[in-house]
Amino acid sequence: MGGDRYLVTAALPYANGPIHIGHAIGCYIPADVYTRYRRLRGDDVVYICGTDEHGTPITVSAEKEGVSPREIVDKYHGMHLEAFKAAGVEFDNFSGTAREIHYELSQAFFRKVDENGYIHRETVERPYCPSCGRFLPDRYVKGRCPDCGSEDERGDQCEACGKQLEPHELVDPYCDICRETPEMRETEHWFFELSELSDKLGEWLRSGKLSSSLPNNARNFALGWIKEGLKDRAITRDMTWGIPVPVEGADGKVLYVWFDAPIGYISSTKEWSEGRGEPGLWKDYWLGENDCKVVHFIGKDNIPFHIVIWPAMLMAEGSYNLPWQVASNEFLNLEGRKMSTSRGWVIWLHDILEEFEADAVRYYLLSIAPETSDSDFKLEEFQDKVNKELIGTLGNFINRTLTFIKSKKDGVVPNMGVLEDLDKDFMNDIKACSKDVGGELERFKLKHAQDTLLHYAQKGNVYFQNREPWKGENDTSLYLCANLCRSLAILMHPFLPFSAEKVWKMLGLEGGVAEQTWDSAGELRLEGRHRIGEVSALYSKIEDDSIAEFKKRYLPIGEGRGKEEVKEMVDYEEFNKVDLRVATVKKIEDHPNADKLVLLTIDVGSLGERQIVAGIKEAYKSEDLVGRQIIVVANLKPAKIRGVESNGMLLAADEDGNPILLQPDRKVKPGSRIH
Ligand code: B3M
Ligand code: ZN
Repeated sequence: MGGDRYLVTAALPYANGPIHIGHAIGCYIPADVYTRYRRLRGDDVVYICGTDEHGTPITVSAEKEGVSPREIVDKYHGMHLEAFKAAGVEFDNFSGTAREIHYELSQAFFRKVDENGYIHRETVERPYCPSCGRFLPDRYVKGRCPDCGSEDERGDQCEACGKQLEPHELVDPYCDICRETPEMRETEHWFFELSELSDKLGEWLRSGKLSSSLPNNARNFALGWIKEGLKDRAITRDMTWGIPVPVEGADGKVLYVWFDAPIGYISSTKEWSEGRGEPGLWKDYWLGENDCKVVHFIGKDNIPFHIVIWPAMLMAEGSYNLPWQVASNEFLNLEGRKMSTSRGWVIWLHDILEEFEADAVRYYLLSIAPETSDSDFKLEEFQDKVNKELIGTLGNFINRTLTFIKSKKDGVVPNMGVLEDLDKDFMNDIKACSKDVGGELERFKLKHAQDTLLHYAQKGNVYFQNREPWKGENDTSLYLCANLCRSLAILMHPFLPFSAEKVWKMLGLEGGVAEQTWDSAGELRLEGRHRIGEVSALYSKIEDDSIAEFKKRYLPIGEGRGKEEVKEMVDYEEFNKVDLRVATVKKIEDHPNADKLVLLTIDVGSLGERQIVAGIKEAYKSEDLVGRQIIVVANLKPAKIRGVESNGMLLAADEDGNPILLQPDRKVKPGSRIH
């Protein structure tokens, strides 16, 4: 094995918000693990990503934040890069789809598909908002899903059933900006003839050209969709932000974001090779007969595009390699509930990395990776698993062995002596570990692979315990344990890159752990008389306080109680303890540590002025708030919200997660009580 060529990609994240832990384990960390593993196997691997900078996700966010799409895109591109770096996710190139190189390639791609006869133009009816004066592409329009009936779904995809939608297919649509009912107006669009590619796609999916580890759900989903009948799809939109459609008569139209985004995998590879001063190098990965395996890591909601539409686009274009593997994870919940950015029920990758070690975060996320079904991130479980498994098992074995050699053997690994049965068995374990862990990785079972790694560390603990080297002459066991430490360091590298490097240094070995080979982890390369380096604790324990503090700082107060939960009955006296008052908003400022929160200075009449923290930034503009009257709970115990004290809470109706402020019917004296 080794010497094969791989092009690994992770879904291009929309540059309209930060990366959360669900995204991180959805594809970025898994692709990083896989890339690091393949490199240790001696394969030639390039790991490509970049921000997805077009489409209505970007323009809607820009409109809401009152800035240009370009500003939004630049801001989040930088944020993503930093968060990934802190997480140890190392791309070879992290591009962006609003770059020149990507425009050129996407337009050329479009033209080629057109020349090959897979594009036609057609006049169609699309929703148009008369009060906003524009067509409502994708996320500008909401309504009922025609398939599953879920309400308030967006015009591009139903979140409830996963169905791909087009804006005109929604039932009872409304404009998401002004809530007006749109009318249908004629407009011309360019269509990709997906229907023509049904047979070819079916053949490809059934052929041996895909990885044998292609998840069954992906293959079956695709075959099911083909059977249902693939429809031609509009690949242009009436918008200005995006890549101009490169044909006559297409003024005011841009390519649909999902048409240009996957082409970003290729343009980012091109950018990478230009950056290395070898402008033709990208071709080794994208052109030519199957000598490069293209591996896409994505989240579950991106499956339809990667297993059907993107391969069909590639077939229609005709020059590039098709995917070999589409690895996708299911969703990650948070403390038993779906993550929701609008409710603040989310943990951002940069926040958790601010408080905890990257390898601890990677370890826990990989240990609960939603590979076959949705899984749940729980902060207490994070603490528990890191303390018991990562530190208690893996860290313990390594630290115990190396500390012992340091203090009792002067830091020198003893020579191997006579092997007893117990030692022989253990030696065989060392020889088997790289194959075992590697086997799981070959099958894209990352979580199992990491579990297997831990299993070997545990074997080390048991062996050390049984051999009792502290009782006297037992040098062989120390020799073997030191060798397992070396093996583990190599096997750790894909999962836990920071601590793997630390172990390597502690062992006093030359070079970096990334320069080693996977197979060598199954050999006893550490010889007797080798002097180890400085030894220190690998990880720091997660204390109860840090978890409590983290929750307080980063999770919204009062959330975490399920919506459906039956509320407790309260008696009148208890209710009467709540002091509700009218207050007038005096000033509004951004929260220094949170994107969604604002600081309101309010006048509560006889109770004076005070500051409260509120999660209404996305729903209200500041100029609409100053001078306005709101209702607040005035006797709530002060609480720190993301590091800023809040002295009260405002009341708002919760309409599908959007806050709608309560206010008195007419202006009243601030401080007036509410009974
Ligand atoms: N930006 C969707 C997402 O972030 C989209 C992925 C594009 S991959 C070509 O969920
Ligand atoms: Zn409108």
